[in-house]
Amino acid sequence: MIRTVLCDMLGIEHPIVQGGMAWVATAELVAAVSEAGALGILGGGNAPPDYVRAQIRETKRRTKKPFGVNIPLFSPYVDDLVSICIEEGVKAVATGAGNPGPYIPRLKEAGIVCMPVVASVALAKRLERMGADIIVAEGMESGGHIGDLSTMPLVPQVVDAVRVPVVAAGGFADGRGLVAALALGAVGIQMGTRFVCTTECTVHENYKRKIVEAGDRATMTTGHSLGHPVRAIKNAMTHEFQEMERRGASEQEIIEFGTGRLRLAAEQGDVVHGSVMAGQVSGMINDIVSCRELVERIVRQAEEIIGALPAVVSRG
Ligand code: TUI
Repeated sequence: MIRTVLCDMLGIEHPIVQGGMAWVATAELVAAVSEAGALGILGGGNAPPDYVRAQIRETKRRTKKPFGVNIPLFSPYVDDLVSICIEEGVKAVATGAGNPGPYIPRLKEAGIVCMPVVASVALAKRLERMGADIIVAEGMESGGHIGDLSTMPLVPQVVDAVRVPVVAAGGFADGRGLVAALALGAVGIQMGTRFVCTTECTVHENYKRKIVEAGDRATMTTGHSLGHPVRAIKNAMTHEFQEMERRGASEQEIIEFGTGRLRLAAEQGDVVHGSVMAGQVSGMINDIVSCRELVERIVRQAEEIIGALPAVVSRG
């Protein structure tokens, strides 16, 4: 058993959170993660409010355990999604890709655990002041939209800057990572890419296969020219995107090119023209297992490592 304050705050058994990935983290995955004793988080993406409400209800039908909803701040429906999370009584709301400060009071009043994802110390401090309960510090090893710091320097700096518990994200896929995160002062880990490669994840099989087949250098980032870098597995789409940025294509042209690409890969399985967002851990993911097996495996490995550490450090 590895229990931290995160388990008490979220009502979960293991200090593991599943990243709320748009078009990927659907009710089936979220319920399976929560049933496994971790925290499942629905990916709100830019989906319409009715769809998100239906996903919340489907998750509730599948599990009585706590789960969360991720609201990306670029969604045109942020206000409605906040209302829906309150009406439906979800346990936690995670946010990404922006500053959720203005929404925190409403969520807190409703008793929802606020766990914004940040990529910098400055935003972590600001959100702690605004009432965030947990800070998720996400390094640029992650898939999807990223900041510019790596997990190793980001997490301890955020831990030192805030008093609220910190969850480490970006670069985690196994028990070694969980132990490392705890050593950095985090109270748990968030994993996205690793949970994509589970039997319960409803993403297209091509997407999962692309991750399983990926090597250590399989991902790249695009979108720097827009100020919104995104990490995805290299393919014809990412190379064309890079080429457009190199030749200085207009912002509008690039946005038009990129729109809808994640959904294309996740739902249609077009892993050539779609955006297969995934983290650098893709190279260490070699199988597709159930969420329960995955969570148990990670916890077991972390326990073994912690148990073996005294012997490791006493050799001399
Ligand atoms: O949000 C994420 N990752 C995401 S969102 C996403 S959906 C998407 N779909 C199509 C194209 C692009 C994205 C895919 N992946 N992670 C959390 C995260 N938040 N990472 C970095 C940040 C972040 C960055 C800047 C948070 C706050 C921030 O602050 C800016 C500000 O307003 O202060």
